[in-house]
Amino acid sequence: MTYEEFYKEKYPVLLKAEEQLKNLITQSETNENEKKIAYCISRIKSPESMKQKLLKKGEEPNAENAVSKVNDAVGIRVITSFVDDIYKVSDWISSQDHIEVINIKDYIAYPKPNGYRSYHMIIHLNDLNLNAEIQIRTIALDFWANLEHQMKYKKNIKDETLIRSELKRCADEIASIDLSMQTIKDLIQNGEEYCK
Ligand code: 0O2
Repeated sequence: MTYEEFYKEKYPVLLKAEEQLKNLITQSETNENEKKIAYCISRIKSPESMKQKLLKKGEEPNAENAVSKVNDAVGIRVITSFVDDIYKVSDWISSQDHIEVINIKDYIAYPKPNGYRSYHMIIHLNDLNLNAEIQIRTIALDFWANLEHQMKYKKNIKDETLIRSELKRCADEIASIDLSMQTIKDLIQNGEEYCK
C-alpha cells in the first residue's frame, strides 16, 4: 500500500491523533496559575512531504515505512515565551499515563551546528497505536527556525555561505537573549515573592 492510499484510508485516525495532541497541550495549561504556552501549530504530514522524507532516508515510500521509519506523520509545535517553560511542558507530557515517550532530542541543550534549537519528543499514542512528534521551542527560536527552514526548499542560493553564517550568528544571539529574558522574568517573580 502506498502512503497516499494509507493517508486516504486512515485520515480519520490521523485526525484523531492530531486532536489528542492538541488536547494534551491544552490540558497541560489547566490547573496551572501561570500561562506557559504562547501558541501551538499542529499538522498532518502531506503524502508528498512524507514521500520526500522517506526517499531522503533511502526508504521505499510505502505505508509501512511511513509509520515505522518516520514518526512525524502527525505533529504539533508548541511555542512558549520562556526557555524554562519548554522543560515544564515536556515534564508534564512525560508524566501522562496514556502516552509513552519513545525518544527525546534536546537541541536546546545541544544545538545543531547550524544553530537550530528546539526540543523534540517522539511519543506513542497508546490507544491509536501511533507515534507522533512534539516540537517545543520559544517564540524567538521559532522565528529563527521558520526563516532557516526556507533555505531547505531553495536551490542555488546566492551568497549561501554568508546567509548561513549570519543565521548562525542570529541563532546564538537569540539563545543569549532568551537566557536574559528568563533571568529577568525570574528576578521579577522572585522580587514579587520577597515583597509578599
Ligand atoms: P519538515 O519539512 O519540517 O517536516 P526523524 O523525524 O526523527 O525521522 P530527524 O530529521 O532525525 O528525522 O528528526 P529531527 O532532527 O528531530 O527533525 C525533525 C523535524 O525537526 C524536521 O522535520 C524539521 O521540522 C525540524 N528540524 C530539524 N532540524 C532542523 C533544522 O536544522 N532547521 C529547521 N528549520 N528545522 C529543523 P523534517 O521532516 O525533516 O522537515
